[in-house]
Amino acid sequence: MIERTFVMLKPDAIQRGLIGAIISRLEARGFKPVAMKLMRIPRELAERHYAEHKGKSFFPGLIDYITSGPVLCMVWEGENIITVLRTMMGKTNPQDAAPGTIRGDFAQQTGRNLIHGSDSPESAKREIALFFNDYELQDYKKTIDPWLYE
Ligand code: IDP
Ligand code: MG
Repeated sequence: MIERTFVMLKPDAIQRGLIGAIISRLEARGFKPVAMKLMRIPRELAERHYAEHKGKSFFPGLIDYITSGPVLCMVWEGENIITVLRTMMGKTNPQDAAPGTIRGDFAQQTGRNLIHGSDSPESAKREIALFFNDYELQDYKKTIDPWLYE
């Protein structure tokens, strides 16, 4: 099934100059960009985005980290992308992330793990709505689509 997912390159990805390296993996896989914006997340929005983690020991550090500099917020589309992107990201702790995954190739610690991706269809819907307006989401065809999908 063709799905959409919310993807965020965290401040460490921007600071380390890894935007291109990470996005090129999604493009090469055949996924389609639907929305992108570079922004500094207001604290209140960060807390809503990560609401499920409120009360956990790492929550204050997580909010400090995610609001510490610009992030690249995106929506990407593709076949079963929610699950496939999580696989491409690798485990939350980069030390457990397999080589070949984004975290497994580029990161070392959980608190600096470069990328966020929605973990379920419900999360994707909620997170896309949190960061984007409808007019910012692009519906379009690519001529290559028949070479990606039979
Ligand atoms: P996920 O990003 O793989 O979905 P979650 O468990 O949802 O992982 O945690 C959200 C984010 O919170 C992680 O990506 C990471 O940035 C941060 N985080 C989670 N656990 C820890 C921790 O133990 N120490 C520091 N940061 C953490
Ligand atoms: Mg999560």
